[in-house]
Amino acid sequence: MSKVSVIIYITVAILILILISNNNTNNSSSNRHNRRHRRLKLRSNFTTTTIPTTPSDHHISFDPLIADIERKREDKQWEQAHYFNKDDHHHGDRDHHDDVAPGMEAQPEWEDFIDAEDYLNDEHKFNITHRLVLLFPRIDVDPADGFVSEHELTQWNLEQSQREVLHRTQREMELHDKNKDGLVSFHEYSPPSWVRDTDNNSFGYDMGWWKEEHFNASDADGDGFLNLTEFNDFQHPADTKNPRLIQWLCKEEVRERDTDKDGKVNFKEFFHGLFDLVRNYDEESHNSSHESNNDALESPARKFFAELDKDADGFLSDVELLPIIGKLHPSERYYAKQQADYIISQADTDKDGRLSLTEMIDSPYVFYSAIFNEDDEEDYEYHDEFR
Ligand SMILES: *[C@@H]1O[C@H](CO)[C@@H](O)[C@H](O)[C@H]1NC(C)=O
Ligand SMILES: *[C@@H]1O[C@H](CO)[C@@H](O)[C@H](O)[C@H]1NC(C)=O
Ligand SMILES: *[C@@H]1O[C@H](CO)[C@@H](O)[C@H](O)[C@H]1NC(C)=O
Ligand SMILES: *[C@@H]1O[C@H](CO)[C@@H](O)[C@H](O)[C@H]1NC(C)=O
Ligand SMILES: *[C@@H]1O[C@H](CO)[C@@H](O)[C@H](O)[C@H]1NC(C)=O
Ligand SMILES: *[C@@H]1O[C@H](CO)[C@@H](O)[C@H](O)[C@H]1NC(C)=O
Ligand SMILES: [Ca+2]
Ligand SMILES: [Ca+2]
Repeated sequence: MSKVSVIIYITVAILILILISNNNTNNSSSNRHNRRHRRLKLRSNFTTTTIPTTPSDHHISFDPLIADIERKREDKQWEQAHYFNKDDHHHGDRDHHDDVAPGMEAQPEWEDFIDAEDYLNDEHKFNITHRLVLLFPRIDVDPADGFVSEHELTQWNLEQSQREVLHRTQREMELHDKNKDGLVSFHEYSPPSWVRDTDNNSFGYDMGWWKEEHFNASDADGDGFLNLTEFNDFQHPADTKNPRLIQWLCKEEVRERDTDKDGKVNFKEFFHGLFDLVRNYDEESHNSSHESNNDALESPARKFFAELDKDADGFLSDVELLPIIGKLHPSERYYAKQQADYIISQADTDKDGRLSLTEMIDSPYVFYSAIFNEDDEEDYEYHDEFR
């Protein structure tokens, strides 16, 4: 008995020592960066269903290493949601159940990521300065002149987000590709349960996202199957280069806005909805001082409507929406640029419009905490796209 209690005492003493010494090192290093007390936090949430028009998350991980930790964490949640959830019989029984380690084997790995934040906030394990030194030359490439421009940072963000998007598509595809041939047929594709479980009139089904027309438009080579590229377009039509899919998106927009169901968008339908979206896009949504004075806006709206209404019949058709469809459904590049602008506005201390390595090192939390720390509420609020 006394042996045991001695061991317990020693253990507790050691733990206290460790705690004290950790606090000390944290305190001594906190003077170097004025905002050192902020903790890095991984995004804790992710959505199991991807709604193509309103992707719920446009935070882009600046650092691929963090994206990797987040991805692994997400994949675990994904597996649990789709393979361990006994309620989810929607996708039928698949041999896939055998591939994913059932229960026992998945658990220890999951434990690794519970402590991810401790890992990130331990300066000896995750050295932000060192990461920035390492990443800088990978961003400063066009040209490699010792400065990161807005263009370079946008490109970097875009690459990070595209990798993430493709990964999610791949995972989503696994769910649908029942015969594992790397292709999804319309037959194999079944809408997510939240779409099927809602009645036909509500958001989702009625919008046509999951319908055959959408599928066909995404099938660029028309072979009746979607490969990874086509399936990615299917899920993210705003980023596609496929003209048929863009055309479909325009048609869908008309269908969605056409409240009086005459097949076209009249001025009223345009003014209450579309015009605001275009305006927000053009203002880069940084100006939150939106005048709510409708009268002041009606005249510019009418002028703009007339410009779009090429055949001057008083209605906008799907073809006439083509010039603004990119503003109604902003692409990944748009969000990548928005984030680059935000980062530069925060970290460009000498205001020359570009970042030096020193500027980056001096504002580490713009690159890390601003994106990951959910307590950091103040200036990260430009996500106006949620309607
Ligand atoms: C994640 O999101 C869901 C719904 O979107 C919410 O109910 C849940 O509380 C969120 N979890 C966390 C940890 O934020
Ligand atoms: C972090 O990395 C920088 C640059 O590589 C180095 O000078 C510094 O000593 C490192 N800090 C710690 C705590 O390892
Ligand atoms: C929705 O409509 C389809 C036919 O268009 C029908 O087969 C299905 O049962 C309907 N679902 C609900 C929930 O009403
Ligand atoms: C989609 O394409 C298939 C042939 O590839 C065709 O049979 C089907 O009618 C098309 N559906 C729609 C809604 O266009
Ligand atoms: C998918 O098919 C398209 C043609 O429709 C092709 O351009 C693309 O490279 C293919 N993608 C993959 C991943 O095979
Ligand atoms: C925001 O609005 C002010 C005046 O209302 C204007 O001077 C400024 O240029 C606008 N900024 C952006 C980014 O549109
Ligand atoms: Ca450069
Ligand atoms: Ca600068």
